[in-house]
Amino acid sequence: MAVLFFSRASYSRVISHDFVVAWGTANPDGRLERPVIQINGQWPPPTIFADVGDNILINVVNRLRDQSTSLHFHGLFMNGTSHMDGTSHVSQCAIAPGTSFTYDFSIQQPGTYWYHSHTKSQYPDGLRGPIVIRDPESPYRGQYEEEIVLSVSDWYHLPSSTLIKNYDTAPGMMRHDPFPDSVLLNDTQNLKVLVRSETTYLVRLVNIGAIAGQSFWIENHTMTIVEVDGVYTQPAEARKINLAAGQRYGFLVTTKNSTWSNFAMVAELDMQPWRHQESPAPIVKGWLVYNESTELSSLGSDDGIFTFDEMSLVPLDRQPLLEHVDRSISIVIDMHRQADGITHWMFNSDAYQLPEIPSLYAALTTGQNATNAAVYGSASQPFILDHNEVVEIKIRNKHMTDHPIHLHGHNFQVLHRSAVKAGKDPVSKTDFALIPLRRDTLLIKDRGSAVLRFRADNPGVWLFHCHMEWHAHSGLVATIVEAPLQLQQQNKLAHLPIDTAKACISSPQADSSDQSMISVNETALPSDDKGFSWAFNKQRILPAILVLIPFLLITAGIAFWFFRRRHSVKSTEYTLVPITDQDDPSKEGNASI
Ligand SMILES: [Cu+2]
Repeated sequence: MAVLFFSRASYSRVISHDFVVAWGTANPDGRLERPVIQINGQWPPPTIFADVGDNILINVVNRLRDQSTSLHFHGLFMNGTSHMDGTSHVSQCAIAPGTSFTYDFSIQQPGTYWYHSHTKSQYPDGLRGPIVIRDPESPYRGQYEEEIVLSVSDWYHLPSSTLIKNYDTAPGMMRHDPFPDSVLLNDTQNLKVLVRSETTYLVRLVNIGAIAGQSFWIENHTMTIVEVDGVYTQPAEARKINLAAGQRYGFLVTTKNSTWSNFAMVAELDMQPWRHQESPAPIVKGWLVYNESTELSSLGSDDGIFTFDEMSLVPLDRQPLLEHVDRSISIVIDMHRQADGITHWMFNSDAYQLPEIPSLYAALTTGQNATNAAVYGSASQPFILDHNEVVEIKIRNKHMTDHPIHLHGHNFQVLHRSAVKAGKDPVSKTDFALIPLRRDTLLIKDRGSAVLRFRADNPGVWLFHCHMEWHAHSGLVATIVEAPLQLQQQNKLAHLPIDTAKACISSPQADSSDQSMISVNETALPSDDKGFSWAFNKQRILPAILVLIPFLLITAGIAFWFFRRRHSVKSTEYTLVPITDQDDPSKEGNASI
């Protein structure tokens, strides 16, 4: 349950949640009861609501018993709090079973976001949900009367651990993405949303799926897009929107002036990764219900409805193209068989591997060497950025699968995105949008490319990765180490909370790659922390020490400062001229200053 209270210092709200994460079961498509990861005994997990300027405190208690966990807040920049980004092995040690970790950060961005586990490939088991950041100063305030939050998601009947095992051991040179069993709308099917006639709604739509894109439309209704991935846009009318995994849209819908019918909302799975499969695209439908006593209409056809071209969106703030590129990075999305005998997705020539020491802690504890990519290990695919430089990423997809690419800690300008099969076609400046689309997740098309730019104004360690979870697992991930020296300075002013070190000295079993699922019967048992081993693990001691040393040094520094201050005050007392009656303001007749 959320607890709200007001900070005395700033009068901003603090939104506090306790999230107890544990196994349970659910049957969202009506076809199979399966283990899912619940929050506070509930599935679907709750939507997080906050206002711009609020502080969020989420205490995550891991009662999964067989798996570590973490929470990432997709799209939130985490300015000054890179250590709250929730990426295991990157910005923190994973939260081991039986332990807890408090996420504590402030929000300055309005819009539609989502949270999900960023530990191994855990979130498709259900640990994900929307985040809505309301904006008292929204430019669209007054243009809508109510708000509707909708999530779309693919859904598998097999647990992630089994899907991953099958994915890694499949024969042949090519990887085949597991085909989802169904599509969910608000984690259910046949959703009914009661609406009033002649009313404008702000709909916040987020794709919280594991891998699949979704096309979304509402029968006989037009959507007016006003937000993309947390960026206000100029109003743009659409009949059908495509959302890749991780993407969000905010749009206005005005209901009709009669209640003679109800209308279908439809999400259809994008078959691009399974284009050779003969089975039809799974869909899910829900309803805008104008009149509960009227029958739900049969599903209308989408014939002739064009999918909206996101590249035509113009940010409302009209931020111009970032000029004068300081650093240009070229990335190729590729796939190769590596020494482990497994075919991996990868950026350039190496598949990403999780570092033993979280990359953020490496950046914080290596002094001037933090600007040397070797510090992070080549397998973590590090790219080091200088503070405030303009960074251009040219990304090219060598293969036939579309990939939704997501950058943590930023959104980016999309200067250009090629059509499918554009290959190495040169892109010139004349192709660039002057007021580019800005978002944090972009679909790179089949054998296509894109040019992205952003300013490195957010010191931290951020992942850049494909948001198809099986591809990220396989290695389609890079590490952006942004302004590490400035990051070290930030950390001197506000050191890491002790939770970060505690997480690194927890149970070693937690990160076992063999995440065998517990049975349905076991999930029904009450969680109990007593059975866990609390043994130290060599791999976790080092990061803990690395985090603890600066913490202890700062604590010692503060203690020394207090000692010096006290000592200095004492000696000053002896050198003061004794207060005379004339100087003493407490004496009657003396003016106080
Ligand atoms: Cu991918």
